[in-house]
Amino acid sequence: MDFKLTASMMCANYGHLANEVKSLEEGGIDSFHIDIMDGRYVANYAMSLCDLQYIRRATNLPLDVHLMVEHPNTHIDLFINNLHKGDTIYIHPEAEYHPSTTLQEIIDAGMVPGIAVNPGTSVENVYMLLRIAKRVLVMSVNPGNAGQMFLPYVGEKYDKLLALKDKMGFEIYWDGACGADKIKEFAPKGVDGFVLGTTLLFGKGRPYGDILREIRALKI
Ligand code: S6P
Ligand code: MG
Repeated sequence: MDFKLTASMMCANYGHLANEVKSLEEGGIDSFHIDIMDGRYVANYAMSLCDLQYIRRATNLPLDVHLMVEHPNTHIDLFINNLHKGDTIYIHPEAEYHPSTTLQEIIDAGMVPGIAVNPGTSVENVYMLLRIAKRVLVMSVNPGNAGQMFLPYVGEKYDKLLALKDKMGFEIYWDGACGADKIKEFAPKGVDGFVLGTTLLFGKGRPYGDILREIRALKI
């Protein structure tokens, strides 16, 4: 079963950021998930452009940038200019007047266009954007913080998106409260990737490589 694992770097130890990136890379992580917040779209700040720039220089693995900011189009060049072709940028459609314009700019820059879908946002609400986006980040917690409880009503949304993904040509990523039970249930259904935070990867006092190996060895 092929699925991707990406590390939520807002959960990393910033006292040792260089080691964190290296240990995750050596441990077999597939990409780095970068949560950027503006204190307005969500009531938190998390990571900033400096963190993104540092991690972009520290690794050659892909970066998945999750923009939890109002009107991302206003600042999209800041992100595009600091990323590599093939990196992913997710925007929240509710945060933008014209999300299709912003997604097109991401495509034109050679990056993967993504949308992040909040727990309270329906598939119907973002249906047309599914024709443009290549990745859909399904929020299983409300955006803004790590370490929250899984919201069970989101399960139905995964099923709806799974039924559309091949026809409409997008991948599905899980973001929020991702435990081994969720990977076991949803990887076989076709969820392509999982964002790992405090639930499964960070703050466990165990080598990242051991945890990542255990996840990839799950019987699914
Ligand atoms: C939340 C953010 C996420 C979290 C991640 C944390 O706004 O988009 O990427 O950082 O989900 O994982 P966990 O396991 O602590 O919920
Ligand atoms: Mg995120």
